[in-house]
This record gives sequence, C-alpha cells and structure tokens, in this order.
Amino acid sequence: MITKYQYGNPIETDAVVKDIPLSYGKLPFFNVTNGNTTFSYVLSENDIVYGLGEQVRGINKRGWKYKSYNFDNPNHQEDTNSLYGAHNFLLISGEKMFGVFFDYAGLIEFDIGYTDHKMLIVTADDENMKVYILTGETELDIVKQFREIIGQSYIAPKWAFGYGQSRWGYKTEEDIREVADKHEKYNIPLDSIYLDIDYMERYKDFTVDTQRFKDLKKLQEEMLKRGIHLVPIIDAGVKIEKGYAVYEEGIKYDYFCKDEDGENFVGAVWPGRVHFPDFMKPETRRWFGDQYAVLLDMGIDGFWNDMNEPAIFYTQKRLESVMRRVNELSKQNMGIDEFFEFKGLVEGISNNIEDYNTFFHDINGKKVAHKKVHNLYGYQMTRAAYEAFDRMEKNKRILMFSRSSYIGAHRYGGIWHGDNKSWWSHLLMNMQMLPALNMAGFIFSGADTCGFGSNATEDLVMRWLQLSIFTPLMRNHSAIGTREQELYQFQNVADTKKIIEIRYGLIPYIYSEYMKAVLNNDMMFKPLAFDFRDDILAKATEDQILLGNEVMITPIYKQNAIGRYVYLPEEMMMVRMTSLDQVETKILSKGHHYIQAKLNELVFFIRHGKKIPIAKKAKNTAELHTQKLLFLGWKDASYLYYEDDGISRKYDLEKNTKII
Ligand code: MIG
Repeated sequence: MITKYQYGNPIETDAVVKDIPLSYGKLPFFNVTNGNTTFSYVLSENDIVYGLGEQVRGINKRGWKYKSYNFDNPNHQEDTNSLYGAHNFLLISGEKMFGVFFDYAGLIEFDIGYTDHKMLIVTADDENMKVYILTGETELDIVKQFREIIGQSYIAPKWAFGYGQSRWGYKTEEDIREVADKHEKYNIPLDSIYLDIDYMERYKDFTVDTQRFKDLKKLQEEMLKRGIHLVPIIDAGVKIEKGYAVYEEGIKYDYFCKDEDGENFVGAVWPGRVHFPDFMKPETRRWFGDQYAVLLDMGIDGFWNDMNEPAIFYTQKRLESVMRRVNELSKQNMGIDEFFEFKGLVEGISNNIEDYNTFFHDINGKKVAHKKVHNLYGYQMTRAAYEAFDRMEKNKRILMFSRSSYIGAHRYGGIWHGDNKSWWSHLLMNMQMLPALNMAGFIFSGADTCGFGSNATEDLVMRWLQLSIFTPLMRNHSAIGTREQELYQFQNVADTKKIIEIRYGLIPYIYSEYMKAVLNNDMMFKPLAFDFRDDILAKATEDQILLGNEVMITPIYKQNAIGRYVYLPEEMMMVRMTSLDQVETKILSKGHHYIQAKLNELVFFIRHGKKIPIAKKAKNTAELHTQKLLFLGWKDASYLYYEDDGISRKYDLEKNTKII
C-alpha cells in the first residue's frame, strides 16, 4: 500500500508517474517537527535500513550520515556523504517494515543512527516536499510497488552489455584505432570504445576536433564493421564563444540559467567559461536534445552525459572575489591565519556549494533558485537526450547513461558510479551499491571497472573484472595520468581475456535478468536478506549479493587473498571457472565455507535447483550464438529465459519469454 503526503508547495520533480491521491492524515511512523522539515523515526535494535541508491558505505546504511546534494566528488570514501545522485528512497526492515520516499529536489540529510544509534532523522532544507510511505508483505514487494509508481526503467541496447573500453586520454582517431587493433590482436572481445572530452573541439558539446578526428562518421563506420560502437561524452556546460552555434542559439532563445542580476550565469568547466542550459525548461530540453542529432546522424548510437551535477570548476564571481582577497593578502605580511585563509579560499573555488545559491531557473515562468532543484539537473539533462532519441530514433534503442541523477532519471538512462579509484575497497563498494541502485530504478549501471583514479594493478584488474562480468554496464575506464589499464597493458592478457570471454558467455543470462527486472519492476541485484528473510546471517551479509533468482555473487576484494569466506544461506552449487570451457562445479552445504580461488579463477554460486544459460565464445554481442545455449546448474532445473533482438523497442514480456 502506498500513501502520499504533501508539505508546503513542492516543485514538481516528475519522479512519480502514477497518480496517487493525497492523504491528509498524520504521516505514519515518523515524528514531524521543525516546521515540517525534520522527520524522525525510532529504530529498533536490529532494524536494517536499505536504500539511498548511489551512496558510500554498506548495504545496511545504518551508522552514518548521508546527504543528497549531487556532487562531483572524486573521493568516494568512508567519510564521504554525498556522490552524484540523489536517491531518497529508504526501506526500513526489522520490528516494522516500510519504505519511504522523500520526493525533494534540494539538500536533504539522512542521519541513520549516526547521532543516535536508535534514531533515523531526515532533515530537509525547507518543507516543500512530497513524502510517500509504502508498506507491504516483504522487502521486495515494497520495492516493486515503489518501482511501479516511478515508472519503467530505461532499456539499453544489447550491444551495451558487451565489454567497453574507455580512457580519458584517447586523443586522436589513431588512439581509438589502436585500442580496436590491440583488442583484435589479443582476441579480447569488445563492443564499444568510449570517446572522452578530447574528441570535441576545445570541449565544445556537439563539435568534433577535425584535426584529431578527421572524419568521425567514417571512423564510426569503420568501427561498426569491426563490431565496435563509439560512445561519445556530452558535458552539461555550453562554451561561451561567439560564432559557436550551440552558444549562439542558446543566447538567442534564452535557454540558459540566470544569475542574480538576470544575466546568463557564468561558470567554468572544461571548455573554460560556460553557460548552463536551463534543463528545467521544456524548450531548453527540446533544443539541447535536438543537438545530439549531429552525432546520431553519423551513425553513433550511444552517449554518456557528464558534469551534470552540474560540476563547476569556478564561477566568474567567486573567482573575482577570491583574486581580490588574495591580492590584498599578498600585500600584507602573511601570518599563519592569513595563510590558512588564503589556502581555504583557493581550495574552496571548485564545486562550492554556495555557488548553487547564485543562479536561477525558469520554471513555468517563475524564477527558482538552483539550490531548490539542484538534484534534478542531471536528471533533466538526461531526459532531454532521451526524449530527443524518442523523437529521432523511434524504434532503435540508444545507449545513454549519466553521471548525475535523481529518481525519475532511471526512465531516461542508466548511470555509472562516477570517479571511483583503483582501490580494493571500491571493488566492494561497487558491489554493495548495486541492490540500492536497483531499488531506486537504476538497472542499467556499472562502475568504472578496475577503477578510474589511481593506479590499477594486474591483480585488482582480474578481481574487479570477476565482479563486473555480472553488471549490465561493463566498462573499463580510467583517468588521464593514471597507469594505463587496457587489458593488454598487463602481463597476463591470456587470463584477463578469458574473463571477458566468460562475460560474453553470460550475456544471455545477464541480459535476460536485466530485461525481466525492468519489465517486472523487479530487482536484478538483491541483498541476500531479501530472499532469505528469516536468516540472521543472510541479513548481516555485506559482501555477497544475489543476481536474479539463480546466482549468488561472491567477489574477492582483498589483495593477495587466496580465497574468501562465503556464507551459503542454503545448499548451493559452487561454480569455478578459468575460462568458458574450463568449468568445475561442486555442491556445498548451507553454512560457512572458506573458498580458495586463484587469481584466474572466477567463483560464483548457483542457487539450489536452478540453472543458467551460457553461450559459446563470441567476439562481440553481434556474434553471440543465443540459439545454441548450454546450461550450468542443477539437473532438471528450468529457467525463464527472456530474449529479443536487443535493438528495437518492442519488449513483449510474454512473447519473448520461454521456459528452457
Ligand atoms: O573533470 O571527461 O566522471 O569519467 O573521464 C573530469 C573527463 C571530467 C569526469 C568523469 C570521467 C571523465 C572525466 N570527467
């Protein structure tokens, strides 16, 4: 059951698409205080709090304070409290069980047993919001109800489930060709190569630097012949430059955000000084979305939207005032206090939260401070793109995923987890985030596999791939200046490439589970406790998750480990693979086991009485043989298999599903 409550006069977020009548009674479970901005709930000793989508820390969110205020934050650490998305959906399970969604586009904090272990305290910046309370039989039942009211998740093309190679640092057409060549040379399957900001002419959206990419259309054609899709990046800010068509049109038709004085707001990002499109305006969305045609017309069929929190390196105004003050300070004898003032000023220039108070949107003719709708910005940018694809490519799926998001954005694209690092702890965090993202509707997702920042080591690469082979998006992406981490940069390509081959073998299953999760408002990844509800050890398991109803994933996330402890909530079949055709299985009893696994050994589990389909080796998704599937699992088991052409937008669950 779902009930809806409203406080003040909220701005429409379009997160919920089902009509739910307003309840006028008292909000259940919570005590509402401070002018309807603070919501507190008394937690019982063993209550677990799930949710919050893209956030740091574990599956059980209890014991920390989180913030929804989308943030370009390359430090995803234990003491971080906000990342790029705002997914204000929580599920409390224990003494009582309910879900709650705070549909609120501004800054909102979730103190989940941080100040007081017994208290869940949610505090918003103002009272204008909608709150939804969901009750149901099971955790999954509540999630499904929630997913139903927020609308069907975005569906990616099947080729996007292939392996993708990316690096911020591919600068030329030759760089791209080299990536394709090397994958071919080492026989590493590949479906996509990503273009980061360097393909653009001085970082201007919807332009191509023809010095470095002589003919992008031709390159795309050449790549497609080799089974590879090029996926260019699009950033949120539009470069201020006379004569640049996107800028000129934006000015002419008044599509940009305004500052306090009603002038077009000036921030700076990669292109230098930019204006930010006012994505809250439908006209702006339509116009910006139409721009993707430049690339679609070249045959490009995938994009990633970046910097759309929006990230701001500096604002014109802050930069000027910091410069002024630094100038003053430089004329004095610098004492230690002045030194720290100077240091603080300079460090505070980028992504300064106060800058979000200095620009404005036009929402139905009303001037609205950005901070009130901050968390919607990336969402509305992605919506702009998706709605344009809908107009331009009626029956073709276009790959789209975004860095920043809000619940609602899941209908228009997937997300990636942003700038993680090549750290073992981030491998674990990658896995822990997956169920929470599914709860919020984000099914097409994945982290930068092997880590974005920092230097990857070969063992980390191996172990991380052993997790990523299960996530819908499987993209190896790294930052400029870090150690190159294409698989062929390491000694043991023979082994890493086998992991990628296993991924392709698993695609029929992964894709089927993905599609069923989307079409049934189900979760592709679940905490163990969602299916083993009375098992207290399952409830406490933070480093294993379920995939569909068949698989349990148990990645190794520690360096030099020779294996790991695994908890089996029931008798299961252990699968050990070193390649697609070197497979060993063994039935293990319920309980704890120490499982040894060499670096090149992938270990996962098939649940009691289940099986999964496996395809033969393939070079790319186009060459996958889904007609001749093999099976892995229990004899006499059956599997509900979904299959479609992977590209058109006809998704007939009944017609496309069969028991095999
Ligand atoms: O300021 O485009 O998260 O994936 O490689 C960094 C360069 C901007 C951030 C993205 C990352 C991308 C990078 N971008």
